[in-house]
Amino acid sequence: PQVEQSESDPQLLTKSHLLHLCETIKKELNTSIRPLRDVSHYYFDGQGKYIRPMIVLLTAEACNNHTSNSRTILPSQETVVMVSEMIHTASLVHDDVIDGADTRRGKTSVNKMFGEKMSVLAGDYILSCASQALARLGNAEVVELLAKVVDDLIKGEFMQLGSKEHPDERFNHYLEKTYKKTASLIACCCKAVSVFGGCSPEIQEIAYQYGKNIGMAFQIVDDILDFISTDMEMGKPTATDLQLGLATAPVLFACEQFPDLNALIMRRFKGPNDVEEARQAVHKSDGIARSYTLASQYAKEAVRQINKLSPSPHRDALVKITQEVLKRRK
Ligand code: 2DE
Ligand code: MG
Ligand code: MG
Ligand code: MG
Ligand code: MG
Repeated sequence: PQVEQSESDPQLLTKSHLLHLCETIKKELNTSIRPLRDVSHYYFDGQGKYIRPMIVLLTAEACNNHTSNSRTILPSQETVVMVSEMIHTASLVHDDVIDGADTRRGKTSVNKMFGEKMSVLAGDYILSCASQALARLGNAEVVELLAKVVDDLIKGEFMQLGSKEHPDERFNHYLEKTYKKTASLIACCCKAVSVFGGCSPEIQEIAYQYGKNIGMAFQIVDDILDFISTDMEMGKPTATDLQLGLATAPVLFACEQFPDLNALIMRRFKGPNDVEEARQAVHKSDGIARSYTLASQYAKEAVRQINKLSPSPHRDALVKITQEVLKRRK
């Protein structure tokens, strides 16, 4: 039977749970060391998109519905939902230090507000609290799964620092980096909730593949928005990837049309006019359109995967989120 549209609205289905998420996380981060508490609480202000916890929560419910042993979310799954946002935020705190960002979600970035030293320690602290909460669940498989996510985040961010790949390997390098810095966290958290739901290996794989593919689509769109959105819309600096020396999908596609871009990519846009030249080339090329096509292919695969689960409002909501990820402007 057709599920009512409003019944499968991702925001409506997760609102009551996500409303308490920041408060729950702040409790987890509670410490008598006041400045540490203030810095680590800073990004848990309710202003995020909370796309990761939303996806992980809906995946848990879609999986539980499937196994029919339990229909409501389990405490262990709630912890994974929380941990997904904590690991993500810890990585953003460090990322803002690395990128020297001035703003995030429309406010002064943590590094500009509290300084780099405190921000590095706060990122470490958030990660440590997330690890403790996860370890308390006593499931070694899930602990290892999420430890691997942190490994991926570090290597993904490291890959951006300055490797010089051969032009033929550039696109694969970009895709691998995208998996590590964004898709791995979503994929593994989706898998973790299916593990806690007592799902079969087949269902676990569907959850993983769904998370991986929507994660890839999400980051490719983020890389597109860096070119076409504004600081105001995004609430964080845009047009920064080129300045940071990063060749993302739009530039890599543009380079196929304008091979002169090769030299700029090789020197990581360090020449006096490189950033502007590359930006204009991207807009003249079909780099943005082809990047959207690439993101839609991942989104389509995400939908194909999740539709293998039995029908439920939560499954339909996961399909809707995939479409929203492609359409998002911030
Ligand atoms: C966001 O990328 C960064 C994601 C991964 C960062 C990983 C780090 C390793 P962006 P925006 C720093 C350490 C991980 C820990 C502590 C868990 O494209 O555009 O720069 O939002 O994101 O700045
Ligand atoms: Mg950044
Ligand atoms: Mg970065
Ligand atoms: Mg970005
Ligand atoms: Mg960025």
